[in-house]
Amino acid sequence: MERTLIIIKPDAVQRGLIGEIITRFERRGLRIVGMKFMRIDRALAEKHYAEHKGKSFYESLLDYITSAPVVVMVLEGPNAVQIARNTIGATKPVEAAAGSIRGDFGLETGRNLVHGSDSLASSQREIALFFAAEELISWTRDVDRWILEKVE
Ligand code: DAT
Ligand code: MG
Repeated sequence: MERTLIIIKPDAVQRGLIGEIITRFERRGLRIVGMKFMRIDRALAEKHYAEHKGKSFYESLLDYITSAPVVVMVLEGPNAVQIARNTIGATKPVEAAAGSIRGDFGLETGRNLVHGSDSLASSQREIALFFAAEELISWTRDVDRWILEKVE
């Protein structure tokens, strides 16, 4: 089992797409183990996007992610990191497949609706930035045996 960090970004929240986006991850079969509605402050945004410091889009990225509330979630499942990335779609909406979140709702890279961790190492770092251990709930769903071959 892997866990991945998802952020429903300010544009998606402002556009009333929280439910739509959560539904897509739920339908995929990923299990929600943590979720909160919050405003990301500058310091947290800098930590989250540290790998992009110095790039041309870094300042506008920080402005965007701190511009309005977000929903932050931890999702769990086999290959959760890559599966969530596929459900989200390519970074640039122009390259995102139709049927993905960015491919269905996005036009511009700077308004691409959702964040998903890009590796297991990133997911562990990002989850620790946003959630305390006790905010993550380990549980099983009654339906899990119809989604997973082996329920843990
Ligand atoms: P992703 O969000 O798909 O993991 P990333 O980690 O490379 O993409 O970049 C983080 C965010 O920064 C991305 O969602 C949008 C923005 N961004 C990335 N590359 C960009 C670019 N070339 N121009 C403008 N914004 C960019
Ligand atoms: Mg990334």
